Amino acid sequence: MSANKSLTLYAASFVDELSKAGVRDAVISPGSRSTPMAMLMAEHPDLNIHVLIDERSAGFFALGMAKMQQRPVALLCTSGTAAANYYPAVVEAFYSRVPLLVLTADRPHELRDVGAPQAIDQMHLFGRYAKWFADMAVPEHTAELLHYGRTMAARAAGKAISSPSGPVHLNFPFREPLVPDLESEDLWTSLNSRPKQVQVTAGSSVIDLSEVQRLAGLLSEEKKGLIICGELRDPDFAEAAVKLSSVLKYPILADPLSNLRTGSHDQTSVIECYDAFMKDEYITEQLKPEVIIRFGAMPVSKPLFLFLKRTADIRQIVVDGQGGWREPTLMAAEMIECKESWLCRELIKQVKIQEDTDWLQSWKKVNLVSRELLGSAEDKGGDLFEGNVFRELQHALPQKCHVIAGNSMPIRDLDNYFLNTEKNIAVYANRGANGIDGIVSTALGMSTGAGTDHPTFLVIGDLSFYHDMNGLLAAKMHKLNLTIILVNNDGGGIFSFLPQSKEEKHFETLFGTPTGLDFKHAADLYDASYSLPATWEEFRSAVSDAVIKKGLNIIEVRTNRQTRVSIHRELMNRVSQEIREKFFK
Ligand code: TPP
Repeated sequence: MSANKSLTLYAASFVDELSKAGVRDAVISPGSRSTPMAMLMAEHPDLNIHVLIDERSAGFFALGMAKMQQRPVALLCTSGTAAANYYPAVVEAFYSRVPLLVLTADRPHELRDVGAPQAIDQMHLFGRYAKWFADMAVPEHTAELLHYGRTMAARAAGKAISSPSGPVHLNFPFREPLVPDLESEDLWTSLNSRPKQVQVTAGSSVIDLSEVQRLAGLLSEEKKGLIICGELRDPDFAEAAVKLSSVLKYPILADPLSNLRTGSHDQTSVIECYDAFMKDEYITEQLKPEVIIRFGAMPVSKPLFLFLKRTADIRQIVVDGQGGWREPTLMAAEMIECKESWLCRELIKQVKIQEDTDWLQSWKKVNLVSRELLGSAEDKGGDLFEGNVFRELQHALPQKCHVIAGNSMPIRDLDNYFLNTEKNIAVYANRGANGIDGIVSTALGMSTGAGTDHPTFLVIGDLSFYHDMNGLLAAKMHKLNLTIILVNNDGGGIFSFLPQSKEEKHFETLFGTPTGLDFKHAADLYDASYSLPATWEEFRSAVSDAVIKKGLNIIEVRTNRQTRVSIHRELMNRVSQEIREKFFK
């Protein structure tokens, strides 16, 4: 048997078992050492390949795909620094629990650490950010090694989705010749007729019913409770959480990434404006609960976080279906590993149904006042106010769509200004490590799975957009549909909210960092349609046009990072003044 027949069968077995394990997509960057895997992925009848040149963008593109599909996506590159460029996406995938299969090609062992070209130490390249690492065997054509290749594929895919989901890294040493033998007649027929080698079944955590009973007893005794929901991707959760709230009469504080603020479920007890009114400690004190049950990641809101941190006398129960420890307040009294929707449903069966209480009504009234004020923010000094981007966008969005918020101010503006709606809008962000990198690529990766009846929108700041402009190539090369709302305040607007902004001598150079770039040229370079609305009316019409237009649309909204701080702060002050006046005088 020739060397490349062995290579072909080994790589083909691996790729075939990946597909049988449920992997549908592979994101591939060009390179020589990865040739066998790339060609066999391209040949496989059930795998879609997406070729992207820049590995940093490719990593985030795969992350976006895997996040949307909630299944592992394969990522393939050659040896050397190509693999190192995956690092930020792997870190994000680790913290945001996204299943990624990172496959790096490598030199065989005899060419490692001897000055061979494009050879770096790829062992455990991603450190503890890879849930599992294996340095694969060099290909050989023996039955045992073919079984090994298949087993490793199934194991890697299973490992990536097992709790907590995340990235795994397999490193493949390949010897030359690297070109596989695609002419081999029996290759795909024999593979296709073959059943999958290993069925890997991921588990789901539940707790003992006696524990549910104990919790139900505890919650039934407290009239003043809160349900807090952070980012969570369980399709059954929204219904289960609102039902639990309706029996306990506890308000739900819903982070925008919890996806409780959007959709057809009952939203009457969903409180979305807490970030605004909890900035006022006096108001928060009046609304202080006795018990909190928290699901999902820690919400974005800083006032909420600070409140949870300073209130040791509230019993905080944190539920995480994937058994993590997402509890930075250090105040939790209980950490429970249990599938969130399951726990809600079991609790509903066991808790005492509460009468309608003043407690829930107070929260709703305070929220309503805030909602009205936040929805009425005005522009000032001839500039469009950044906070209004989400308000206007929300009105202009179609009934079904996906919205991705960039980090820095977009995610915070989403939290403040994206109010409850019955529209079916799925909301996403990269909140694992909160980087401003890779966001364009993440959104483009997500757009591939969105379907034509669910357009995808990304709201992103100018520095974050600049950071991943290379990512735009995916839209051009693969004819993807994405509308980018580019909020251009010429620099890092977030820093104007921080104490550093008072240090005028250094502020613009070190933090503001205006680039003065004219992004229309980027739109031209990547064949995007481009508009620069001067009013909200023009903005709304640009968004409506984008809903029907195919391809990449960039809608640039020029804003002013100096005035936005004062408009935002004045608005928050008005929220707290009005609530104090109306309810707590
Ligand atoms: N580098 C990475 C990869 N991630 C980060 N979070 C940072 C640096 C620090 N950082 C946080 S926000 C920010 C920077 C540099 C500025 C972002 O500016 P922009 O995207 O324009 O959004 P804006 O603040 O104007 O909303």
